[in-house]
Amino acid sequence: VDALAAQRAWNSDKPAEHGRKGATEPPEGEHFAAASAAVGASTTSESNDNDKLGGAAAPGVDTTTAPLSRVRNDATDQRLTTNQGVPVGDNQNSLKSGLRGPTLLKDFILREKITHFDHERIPERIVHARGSGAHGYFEAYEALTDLTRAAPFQQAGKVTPVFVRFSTVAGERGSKDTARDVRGFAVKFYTDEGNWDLVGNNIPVFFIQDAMKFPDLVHAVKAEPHHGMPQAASAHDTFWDFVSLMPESTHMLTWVMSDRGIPRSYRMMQGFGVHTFRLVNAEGQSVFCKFHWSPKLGTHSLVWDEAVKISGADPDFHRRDLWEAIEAGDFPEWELGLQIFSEEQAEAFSFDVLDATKIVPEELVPVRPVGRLVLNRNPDNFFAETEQVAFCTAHVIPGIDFSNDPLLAGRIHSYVDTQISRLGGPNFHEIPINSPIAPVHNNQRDGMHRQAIHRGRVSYEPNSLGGGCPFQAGGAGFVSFAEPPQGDEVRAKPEKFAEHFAQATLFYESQSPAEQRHIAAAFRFELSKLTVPAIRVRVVSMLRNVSEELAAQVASGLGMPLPEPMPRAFKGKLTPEVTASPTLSLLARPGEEGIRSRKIAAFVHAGSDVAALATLQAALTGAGASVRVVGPHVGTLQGEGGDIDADASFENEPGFLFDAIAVIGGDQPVEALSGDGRVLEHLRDAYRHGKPLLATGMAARVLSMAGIDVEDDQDPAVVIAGDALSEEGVRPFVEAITAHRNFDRETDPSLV
Ligand code: HDD
Repeated sequence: VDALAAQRAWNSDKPAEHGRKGATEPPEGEHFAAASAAVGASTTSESNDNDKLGGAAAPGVDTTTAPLSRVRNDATDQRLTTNQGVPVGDNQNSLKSGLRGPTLLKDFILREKITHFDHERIPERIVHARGSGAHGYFEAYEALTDLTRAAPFQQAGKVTPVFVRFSTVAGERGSKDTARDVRGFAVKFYTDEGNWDLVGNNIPVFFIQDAMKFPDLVHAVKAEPHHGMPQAASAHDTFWDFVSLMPESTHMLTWVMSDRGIPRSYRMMQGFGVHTFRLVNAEGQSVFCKFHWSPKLGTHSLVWDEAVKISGADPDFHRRDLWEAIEAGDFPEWELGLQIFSEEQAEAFSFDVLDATKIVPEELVPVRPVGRLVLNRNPDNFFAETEQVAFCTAHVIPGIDFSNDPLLAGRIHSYVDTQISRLGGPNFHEIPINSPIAPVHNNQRDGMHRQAIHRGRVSYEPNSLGGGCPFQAGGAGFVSFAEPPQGDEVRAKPEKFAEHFAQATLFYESQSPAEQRHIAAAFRFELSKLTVPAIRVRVVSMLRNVSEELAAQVASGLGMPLPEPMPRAFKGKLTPEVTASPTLSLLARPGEEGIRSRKIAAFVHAGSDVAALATLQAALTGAGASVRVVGPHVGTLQGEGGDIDADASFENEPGFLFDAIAVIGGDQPVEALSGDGRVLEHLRDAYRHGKPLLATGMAARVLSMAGIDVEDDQDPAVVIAGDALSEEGVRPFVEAITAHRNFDRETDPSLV
């Protein structure tokens, strides 16, 4: 609790930034001491003599805020000006020749305003256009100097500022958050040895093995080019046509069709660096490494029907969730884990570690926790920060290096390249959110939108006129790992790349029964949207190589006979080291935080018991959840025992936006609730989506009227509390919310 309080205080300059005065100084919390020590040592540069970044942060100052402070613009108490700083007297009327006469060309104020407006938009990202970001920090648990010289891992407690952006892949910038899709998980570490971007996803594998196929994949999954549909959805012919002709995508497809494709929250999903990377220590020794982010809140997902409904009621569901959690001081946290293995170990594996369609099972190489990521500050401006942030897999620092993964090779080129058109030139590294904290000195010059004013006459090296500066850092600089040459130049793939199904089988078989049902249902849904039946046949033939059970379920769901299995490209024999990996199930990570930051609706109507509502609110908020009082309208309702203030209504916050619903009854039969069709519909939705329900007083009847079996002792997530709700009475509800969902009540199709 103390640590949390300290972090909240750390964020407390936020109101001041928005013009509200009187923010308190952050206290010296336990975390602070480590942070400021690291800052003093190196995190913010003292040698940054041109003050480009606002100078070194004072001890205890948020290092992620300080570098941006120079460019922050606060209009409090300021007069309106043009971009040239000329005060504007009238912002209502253009300059006219006579009251009813033509507007004059010389009205430079009007022209500047309109011209700037005309150019406000920039191209959206070619993929991952829809996203949300936040500032925070990474804190190392221990020094990893034996493994790597990478700056963030050099001391226990070392703090490195980060900016993180989460995203969907296929949809456009304004598309819905809850589409079935991969989620991007991109982390920019502002280290004292330069920026390191770990540009990952919430799924540890990828569709394709070679960057040569990336444009094809993206053309196939994006809206079809003739009519621009569908938006943010893979359920269409071109996507399934492509992937069914690319059996290497099978493994990734089982992940995307799983519940991982529809996370409950960005805060409740894992992240992965996907590729095998290298760590290199000060002696130049290297090990292979896979990066894993694990959320402290556990891994939780939506169900499909819920995701579809949410996308209508709140297309910003994940963006809002992240923003509100951080504003409320519920800072999301992930643990960074590393899988470390040697080249010799890798050679013995039954799969190729350079193949991005394969995982290294945790049972084969354990994940070692090495630090934590905390997101504790929302951006001030979405465009300046979240939209303009430029992640590039090429951004590595001394101690981190690439493997020869051919997918990664293409990425190393693509990200820098795409920013040049998206952000308008080669100087995108000078945009404040992209600007390193480490000082930047080189002989690159000019280009569109150059900010730095380079002094002196020297922009070449070697030079004597500039005293030889900036000088090469030699061994202290980035040294590429000396990888021996691999052989002839060929356009081909290593042998084990041809095995496409073993890990898809591992994934499917490691899921809980409910997760397996959801995978089959997702394939059924997506394939049912196709207009070309032959593509369905090809996908199901592919699935026969994953699991006969899965293939049979999908085929029967599509009313088609089972086709022959797809011929396998790999004819040899590879014996997988691991045949069951329980950690691949979302249930393996329930989280450590109970119901913290969960959203719960208390349904009320005239006549609802005020005391029961108060008990419920106290118990749930005491455990860190938030409660919205949802009624037939916002504002005052006459409850039993006093007034109730509803802050949401059945129409503006439908029940499916919540993790659980409590229906607050009273002494009297609750006709007002059971007679409201929306209430019954929201309760049915919640039940169908596996969510916990609680009914107090006479409200059990409302559940019955919605078709919910209130007598069912087998369902711990339907809690019927007595007339007088006690804290004890709320406990089973809290336990059910902690468990997230009760999928045992699920039937396909739903009976409720
Ligand atoms: Fe990519 C964006 C993740 C393969 C080319 N990618 C992008 C983002 C993420 C990923 C998270 C959004 C970053 C942000 O928030 O701004 N991409 C991945 C992962 C991959 C992957 C985990 C496979 C392991 N990507 C991949 C390949 C290529 C690209 C093979 C090209 C050869 N990706 C891009 C891009 C984007 C991008 C076109 C679009 C916008 C951007 O880079 O900044 O360059």
